Amino acid sequence: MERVLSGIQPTGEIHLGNYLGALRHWVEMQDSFDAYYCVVDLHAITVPYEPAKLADRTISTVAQLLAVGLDPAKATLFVQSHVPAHTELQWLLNSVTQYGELRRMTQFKDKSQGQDAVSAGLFNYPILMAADILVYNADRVPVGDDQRQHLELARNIAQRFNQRFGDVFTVPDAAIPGVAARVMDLANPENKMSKSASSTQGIVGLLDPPKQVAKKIRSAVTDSGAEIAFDPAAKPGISNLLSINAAVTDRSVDDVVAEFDGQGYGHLKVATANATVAFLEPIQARYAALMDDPGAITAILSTGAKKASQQASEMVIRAKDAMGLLAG
Ligand code: ATP
Ligand code: LTN
Repeated sequence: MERVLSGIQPTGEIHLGNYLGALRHWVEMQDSFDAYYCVVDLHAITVPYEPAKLADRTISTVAQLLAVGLDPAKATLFVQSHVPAHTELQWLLNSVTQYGELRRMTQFKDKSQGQDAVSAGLFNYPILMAADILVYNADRVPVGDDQRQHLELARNIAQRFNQRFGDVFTVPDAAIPGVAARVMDLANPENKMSKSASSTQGIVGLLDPPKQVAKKIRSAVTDSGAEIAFDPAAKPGISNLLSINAAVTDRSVDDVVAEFDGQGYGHLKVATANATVAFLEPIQARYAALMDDPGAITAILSTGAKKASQQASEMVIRAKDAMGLLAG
């Protein structure tokens, strides 16, 4: 069975972009792959954050993953910092990654821009991500479009390691969806919807109250003109609403365009708002039930970390051996 791995940061409330670009595919893939999914808390500490909130955010993130349909009986769910092999492999991979490669990463450029104190962790972030993937020999990595460049780097690191030290790592393939790989901020459709955006006005959180969800979608910034057409470059606002509508109603974008053809933007907004509220309702109910029993969540994570650690520590031994380090 092929293996799949992916991660999400506990940096805030999960939003529609995360769900449509990544999580919905995590759920689909848990049926046909040997699936490993982690909450990447060590990535979340590379930018300023509130230590007192991180542990709770990690639990809440896991509850949201379960609420959208991840099943611990099918997928191994764990917290990145519970499996030390990730950081151990990262150190080894530091030596096969070039400074110039990291400097070219657009996420680093975006997240460091305008900050006076940029951590070395933010710079090294993509190497830890490569380690997350390679330490399980993952074949496929379901992510949104913004992670394309990081995945390419992980592939280059694996190939370089294999050339220099012998065949140790599987070279992973990105699995980037054809629809909604880049959900845009509703209030600012030039930017991607992001957990750490300065304003939440254009971000639909999975746990937002229904009224707020409807309001955010109804007030989405749309483009000039009046035609309903899917054209992300020329019509980013309308195309974003069409993608969201298609995803939450489980239809193709073409079907949605056909339904709203000839109607005004207002119509599409109201229909998308209603469909999204209906889609989120059962997720929110499951989340509330799961948060009533945080002990059950920590138990799932503890089982997940044990299984993940077994796999991952074997790979670290193989990598160290290939690199010529003295066996302990
Ligand atoms: P942050 O703003 O803190 O960087 P984020 O919202 O980008 O967070 P991540 O935890 O970094 O979220 O990403 C989790 C997954 O969601 C990744 O696979 C990422 O590619 C995907 N993703 C994030 N934002 C979007 C988006 N707007 N559209 C589609 N996929 C997205
Ligand atoms: N960088 C990713 C999160 C992430 C990840 C991973 C995704 C960390 N490790 C391993 C896939 C595989 C992001 O979404 N910002």
